[in-house]
Amino acid sequence: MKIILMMSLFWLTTTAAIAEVNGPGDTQVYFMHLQDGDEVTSPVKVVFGLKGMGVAPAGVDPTVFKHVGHHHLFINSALTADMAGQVIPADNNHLHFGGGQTETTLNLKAGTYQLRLVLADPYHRIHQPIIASKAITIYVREDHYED
Ligand SMILES: [Cu+2]
Repeated sequence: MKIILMMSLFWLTTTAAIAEVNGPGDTQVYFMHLQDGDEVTSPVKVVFGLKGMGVAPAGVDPTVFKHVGHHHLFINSALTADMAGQVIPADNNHLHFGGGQTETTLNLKAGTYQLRLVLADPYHRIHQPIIASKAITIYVREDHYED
């Protein structure tokens, strides 16, 4: 429990400087149902909201499909200003939804998680300026009803 608390403090401090980054105009990416501080049970359904741009699969020609991107979910992973233009790694902390998906279901063990949505271009590069949601912290409880 102590470790979880220390980790969440670490994420809070490292991401405070970039709490909310929005793209040009009204472009916004956001969690549709989850809110900061929510207590949930696994599996956790996460629905991605996007305003001001379109969703397109990874790999489409960006000269043909303009103002599009695909969603990425950062889990316990910092987003810093110098990541603009960089390719998002693909690992357990950086989930890509290159098929153009707008929702997912996470199987999470009980604990504290920081989640953030980040849009990236068809080549998985973070937009400049960065288009990302606020980071939210969710608390996954044990689901005792399944025991
Ligand atoms: Cu990607």
